[in-house]
Amino acid sequence: MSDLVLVIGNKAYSSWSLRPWLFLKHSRIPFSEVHVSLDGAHAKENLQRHSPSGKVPVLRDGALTVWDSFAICQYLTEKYPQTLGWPKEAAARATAYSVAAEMHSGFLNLRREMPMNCRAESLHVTLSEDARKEVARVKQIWRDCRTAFGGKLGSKRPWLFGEFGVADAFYAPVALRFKTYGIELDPVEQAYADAILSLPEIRSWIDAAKQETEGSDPFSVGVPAK
Ligand SMILES: N[C@@H](CCC(=O)N[C@@H](CS)C(=O)NCC(=O)O)C(=O)O
Repeated sequence: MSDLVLVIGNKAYSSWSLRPWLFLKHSRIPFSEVHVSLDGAHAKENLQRHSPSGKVPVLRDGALTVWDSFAICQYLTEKYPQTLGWPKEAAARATAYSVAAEMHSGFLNLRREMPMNCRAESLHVTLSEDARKEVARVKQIWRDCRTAFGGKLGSKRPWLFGEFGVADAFYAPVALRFKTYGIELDPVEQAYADAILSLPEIRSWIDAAKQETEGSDPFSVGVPAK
């Protein structure tokens, strides 16, 4: 039995939890899950018990605790080099670091105005100018990476850099948000989003999110699109 334990938040809402969870599942690395609800009177206290930062995700590997989605994925790529979490080729790898880091540190408007909600479908929000620029930037990243690296001649793989990697795990919650909020995509962007959305691991995350009973009304943000 693996010593790895991933502490995650509500599957409906916790986009940061989804990233290392997806990377672990897709890489077939055995681990167990501990769920901490992000809602309720004792949420903060429970989070603090599991996490030095008071936030999820957190990975426990025996006595070691690793927190923050980026650090967890980096730790996993080092511990399990067979996962090919980062591309082998230096320029592709540098670009993969850049786009994953850009997601990790940016897109605050997009994240605030289009929160991940795996239980909701067809929501409509009126995005601010800043959020619209961030949506356009995500789409540009997907197109650029697919053109320059992922979709190179001969590659049948749908991912940003060839093999599924950390960068794909970092953009997976955005593909879910684009679907939930009905963001229009061009064919290249849509093909990438569809590849993410049809992963069996993503289907199983969404199914589990729909079974969760705790949390707010799924339509508390945005309104169902007509
Ligand atoms: N930079 C962190 C962000 C983690 C984060 O904000 N997690 C949210 C859940 S998606 C959380 O724990 N929120 C609880 C809180 O802030 O009290 C990461 O990449 O893991």
